Amino acid sequence: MAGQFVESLYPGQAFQGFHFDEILYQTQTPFQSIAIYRAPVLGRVLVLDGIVQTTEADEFIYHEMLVHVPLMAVPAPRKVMIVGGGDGGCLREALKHPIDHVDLVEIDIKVIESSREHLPTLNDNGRAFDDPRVSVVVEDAFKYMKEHRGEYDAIIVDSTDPVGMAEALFSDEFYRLCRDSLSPQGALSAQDGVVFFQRDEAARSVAALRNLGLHAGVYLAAVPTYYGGNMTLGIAGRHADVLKPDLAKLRERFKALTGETRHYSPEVHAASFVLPRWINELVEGSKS
Ligand code: AG3
Repeated sequence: MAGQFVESLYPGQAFQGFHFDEILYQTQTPFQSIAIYRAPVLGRVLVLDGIVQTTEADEFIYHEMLVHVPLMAVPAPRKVMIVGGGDGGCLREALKHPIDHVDLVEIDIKVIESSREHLPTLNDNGRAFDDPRVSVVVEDAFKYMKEHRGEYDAIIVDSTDPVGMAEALFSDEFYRLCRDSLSPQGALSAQDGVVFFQRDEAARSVAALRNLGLHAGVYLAAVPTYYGGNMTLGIAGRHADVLKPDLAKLRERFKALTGETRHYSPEVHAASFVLPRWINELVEGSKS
């Protein structure tokens, strides 16, 4: 049945929305409500607790930038963890790298099951979940990381916004667990919200990561369905190099990728670290 979906995420803003032709899936799990719509412009749209998470039309921008930037910032990544990411979009991108292993730690099995069935373009018709290099762990990442000490070359935090359950994934304690699970050269990435409307999210997460002794900063990606301009993606590591993209190295490493990218390129990677002055001021507390 056709209808109209409206989201209300940013305080003070009325809504954003889209028309849909059909609701393909709808359920309530112990963790959240899940809905998948079919919309004329956006294609299939995944909505969790009333907030748009990803759409077939523009998911590649978000997933490529969240995954390739940390993985390309590390010399020879072998082991990767994805926190959340049950739709498989980050997994599909990570598997383009010559890595040995990915742990996908998602709390809600229904996100994985419904995405496998209704969002096949995100997970390569389920093949991303079934790849022999992948372990799908259905557990709270916070709990999992407390109990399993790992050493990861990249930790990719593909979370919902910091309201409700996902708030824990923005806490000092969670970032400490991530730090302790990073290899010496490793890099962490995390979505830090749309900076114009979610003004202090990036600053808070960068400050928390720096308090833990990590080099931390943000880079930018404009994802149309997270409306309001640039999204800030956080990046951190023990090594300052993760924040300083070296174009020659990136071009060399890029050759090792299998499959195509539609948004990411070494040049886009380097450019995404250039911050407009107002964003730099919000994140760093000073003008560049
Ligand atoms: N997680 C990012 C949700 C962003 C929500 N919207 C916003 N901040 N305007 C997406 C998960 C996709 N794998």
